[in-house]
Amino acid sequence: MKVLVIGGDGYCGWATALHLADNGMQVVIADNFARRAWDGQLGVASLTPIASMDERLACWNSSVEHAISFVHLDVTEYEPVCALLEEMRPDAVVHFAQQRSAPYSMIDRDHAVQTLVNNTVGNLNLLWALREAAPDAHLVKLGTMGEYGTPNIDIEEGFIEITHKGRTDTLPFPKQPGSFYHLTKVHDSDQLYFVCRAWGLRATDLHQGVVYGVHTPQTARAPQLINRFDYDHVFGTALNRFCVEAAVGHPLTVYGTGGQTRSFLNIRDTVRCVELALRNPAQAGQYRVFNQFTELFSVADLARAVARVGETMGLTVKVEHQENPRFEKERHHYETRNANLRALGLQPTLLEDGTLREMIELAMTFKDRVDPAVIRPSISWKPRAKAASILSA
Ligand code: NAD
Ligand code: USQ
Repeated sequence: MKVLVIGGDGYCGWATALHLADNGMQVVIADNFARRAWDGQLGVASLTPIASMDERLACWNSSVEHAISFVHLDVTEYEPVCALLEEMRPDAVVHFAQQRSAPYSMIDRDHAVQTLVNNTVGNLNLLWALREAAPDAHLVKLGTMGEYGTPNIDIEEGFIEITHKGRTDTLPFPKQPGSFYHLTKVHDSDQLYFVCRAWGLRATDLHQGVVYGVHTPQTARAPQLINRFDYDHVFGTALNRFCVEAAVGHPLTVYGTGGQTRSFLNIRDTVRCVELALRNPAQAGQYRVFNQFTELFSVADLARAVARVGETMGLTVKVEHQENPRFEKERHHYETRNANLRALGLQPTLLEDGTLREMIELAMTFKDRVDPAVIRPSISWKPRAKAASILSA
């Protein structure tokens, strides 16, 4: 299978590209290194020292049967996307190439617009290019569980059957995204659903939960292959941040009560889920949604687990509840299905103490690279006056 992995220099994309190549697929990575540039502009960096793409691929291609090639590509530029699809004629395209931080999209108007343009125009270009150059290719697109928000009913996989005034239909599940970033994902999903119906394209929209962990069997093979691991307040996600905070003696930054429940999965399962979607493609004209997560946790539960494991490692770990900079419910119903990937054979990697220990140990190994100044949040979802009081507290 010939697979184009767009956004293959990033956290999920790099690990996925190696996994797919290791499992016999012919992989081409495309990326414009936007993420490395955004890190530079914000003064943040991966905890792990990530090699350049040249170094990454020189290392990978020197030792394996299934070499990966690379194309510098910005998905917001239409002609190059079209040209690449025409030249490559992939069987499938995996689209990771987006600005994926909710806080980044809430910094100010410019960052909200940048996120919207990058994500929405990039997705739209890819759909038009598929129509023109590779209409049979299966698109696997990374969406997010955060598209649904936290409704007071169980969350289904993409669609819900509704009976209204005596008539019944199966309709897209209602969306209540919690940031301008999450809003872009909702628009992408609408675009995908529309083009599958109108043009007969085939697409799988992976509504992924929060990813944690760093190593996959492939990225752990050599230092040049190591994956990125974000801990800063803009790109770092909850559990990864808590492990780094525990390792450096920073209080665990639980926003509000920590009663917010989210869906989570290990990066090792991200790569396997994408493979499962690719090996079981959507039919022509089919738009399907897979909720891609393995477990649900509240933020407070995660902080408690990290504190408990950290203490068994001799660390003193304090959990600090700080005023929540986000607009989100801290007490809510959260029940959601993930039957589709399980039906295709996903065996979940559950969060165990050993995983937390491995993540905290990794953070201790790279402790000297941690900049404590980028841990505390400085971006607020709140109206201007309220935001100022939260951030100065
Ligand atoms: P990341 O920032 O590590 O990687 C994204 C990659 O896309 C980067 O290498 C970046 O340079 C590239 N990119 C961005 N805009 C581009 C453009 N216009 N043209 C070409 N390349 C571009 O992010 P990630 O954590 O790997 O996330 C990948 C995808 O998975 C995103 O779509 C994200 O929304 C989704 N996702 C991530 C998580 C998570 O917890 N990390 C959870 C759910 C969904
Ligand atoms: N949180 C804390 N403390 C922290 C960081 C986060 O309490 O130090 C809380 C947040 O308030 C939120 C929850 O943890 O309630 C999750 O936040 P997060 O930063 O880990 O994740 P989020 O902003 O939702 O975004 C991440 C990825 C995004 C992906 C999303 C999946 O950055 O790309 O789409 O997870 S989901 O959450 O399912 O939408």
